[in-house]
Amino acid sequence: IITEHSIPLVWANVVNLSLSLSLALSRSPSDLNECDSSPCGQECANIYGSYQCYCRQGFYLKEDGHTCEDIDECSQSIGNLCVFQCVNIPGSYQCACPPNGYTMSTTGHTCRGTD
Ligand SMILES: [Ca+2]
Repeated sequence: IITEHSIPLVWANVVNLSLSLSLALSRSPSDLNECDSSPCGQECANIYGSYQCYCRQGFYLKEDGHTCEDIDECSQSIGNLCVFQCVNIPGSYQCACPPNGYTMSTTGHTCRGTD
């Protein structure tokens, strides 16, 4: 039974509910950009409620989820692209040729005799 006193009480509750709801909603869009504090070794992507670190080409993300480590291409199959020698460098790798009588081909992977 709705008495004449219960009606304002119900409305007060509705107002209270909508107030707390709008407070919760006003908080959620202001997602904290964790990337502002540079938590990642290289690149950072702010995602809703969190962030994700990622690494530039030639690097991989370590188990800690933050540190980027150089990929040693020479210890992997990609290093086999070098016909003579593979030299690992940060973020990449280079092929090398025997020091005397050879030059690197334009592909950067094979050696050409210069005699
Ligand atoms: Ca490398």
